[in-house]
Amino acid sequence: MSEVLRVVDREWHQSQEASRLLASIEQQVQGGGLLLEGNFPQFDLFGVKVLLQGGSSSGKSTLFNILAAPDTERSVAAAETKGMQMARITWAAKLTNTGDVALFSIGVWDAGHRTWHEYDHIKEECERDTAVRAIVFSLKDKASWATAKQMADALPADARFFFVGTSYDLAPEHLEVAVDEVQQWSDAMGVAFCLTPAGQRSEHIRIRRRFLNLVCDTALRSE
Ligand SMILES: Nc1nc2c(ncn2[C@@H]2O[C@H](COP(=O)(O)OP(=O)(O)OP(=O)(O)O)[C@@H](O)[C@H]2O)c(=O)[nH]1
Ligand SMILES: [Mg+2]
Repeated sequence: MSEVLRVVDREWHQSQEASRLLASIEQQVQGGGLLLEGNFPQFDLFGVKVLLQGGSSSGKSTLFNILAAPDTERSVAAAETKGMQMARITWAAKLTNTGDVALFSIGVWDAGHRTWHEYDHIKEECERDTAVRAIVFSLKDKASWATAKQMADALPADARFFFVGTSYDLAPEHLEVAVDEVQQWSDAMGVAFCLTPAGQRSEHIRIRRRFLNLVCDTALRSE
């Protein structure tokens, strides 16, 4: 797992301060309520829209579900996303450059790959005001890694993005993409990546934490 965080303190979430604050945020937003600036006036609040991009069956919706509802048991049967879905997640992170804790209202957007190509209006809606893209590929599918790299190449020079390699829970003989190759490509591009073992339920909380920290880090880092 590459966790090259430049702005976000990756240890902070292990602390009692973090657990207490996240629990108190959760209480405030229970029942679909939104986190408002006035709820926690002592913290800066950043709004970040993150778009999950990637080829068919790369694992976008599986990741989306872990982010939106980490405690929910779900079937792993493949189901193409017909259309799009979005979720709002509130998160907190400690910023290493200032030492301050900041709050984040993160909108996560996920569209089925086929939908993305078939319907321009959905693509436009997903892309509007996107701050960060998470380019998702499956480690068990070489073609999805090729698609991910093409997507990255096609982005404007100032786009903020990182890679997510899914199916990290599978045994090495089932993987078609070498982690070393992803590492080398990411190093050369100066782009972060994370690997998600989504097939392992016990890892879901960690996957969520790493992903959300990477979103905050990518949104705030100065190039
Ligand atoms: N073992 C394992 N399976 C995964 C993982 N991520 C996704 N899958 C499986 O891969 C299949 C496709 O995943 P989806 O999340 O539906 O893929 P998608 O990117 O949303 O696909 P589209 O909606 O068609 O664009 C499903 O059967 C998932 O259960 C993972 O990390 N580990
Ligand atoms: Mg999907």
